[in-house]
Amino acid sequence: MTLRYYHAEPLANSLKSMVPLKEKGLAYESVYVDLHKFEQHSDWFTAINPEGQVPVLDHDGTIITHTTVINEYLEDAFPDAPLRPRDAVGAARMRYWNKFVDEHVMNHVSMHGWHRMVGVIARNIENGDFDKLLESIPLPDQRKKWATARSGFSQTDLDNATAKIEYAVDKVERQLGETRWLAGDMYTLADINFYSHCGMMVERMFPDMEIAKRAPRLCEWRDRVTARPAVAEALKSEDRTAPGLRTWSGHVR
Ligand SMILES: N[C@@H](CCC(=O)N[C@@H](CS)C(=O)NCC(=O)O)C(=O)O
Repeated sequence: MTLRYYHAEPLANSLKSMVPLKEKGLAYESVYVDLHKFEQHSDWFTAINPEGQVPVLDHDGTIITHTTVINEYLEDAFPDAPLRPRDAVGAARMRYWNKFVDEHVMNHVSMHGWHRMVGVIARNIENGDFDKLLESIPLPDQRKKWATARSGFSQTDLDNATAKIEYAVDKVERQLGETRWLAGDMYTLADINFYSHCGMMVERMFPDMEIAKRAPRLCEWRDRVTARPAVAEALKSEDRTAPGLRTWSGHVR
């Protein structure tokens, strides 16, 4: 049995599926895809994932993409050290939170990240090279996102994203007043999802939100997730993050 995991730095989507691999103690071959060199759009990589995005799991030659799908796949294929409740209600609660993070959190945090970091990279690319870069991006939405990052996201869009993140922070804070973990009394893929996309970096990315005051339970939960050996290992391993990116993400060293 071989597992190969194609990923970038351990944050956001790349972290989200790396943590379950480590929580389950699965041996895998790590293949770093350098987003700063646009390797995700290169021929060798789009031959593996035609959508040109990381991460990707290769299990004995079967390619699985999209983090929520990868994580449920790992759960089904390797049920030991479960990260999904075995009862139907618990699994539904976990999926409710995964859906919320995937649809209402991830893209909003990502927009702020792209605005601060990718925008700078995109503006440093010469016009002709940038057009070539756009042509090499397989997903139309990603192509638009790169173009917008270069010209700059509008303040209205950024404010809207901030409001969505504040909503999510308050929602998580309320939930943690009722249950120890997002989906109940068990640490699940939902915790890993919110942590990877928002929880681990929200305080550093948005100092104006005064997260420590506004969401103390979220901070305590974040520290509990960070302290898990699998998470700590994922955060410090395979880290080729440029110092600038580390600052942007609030990346834990
Ligand atoms: N829905 C996908 C999203 C994957 C995604 O957005 N990956 C980002 C990295 S966090 C990426 O590959 N970005 C580079 C690009 O799109 O050019 C998933 O859950 O895996």
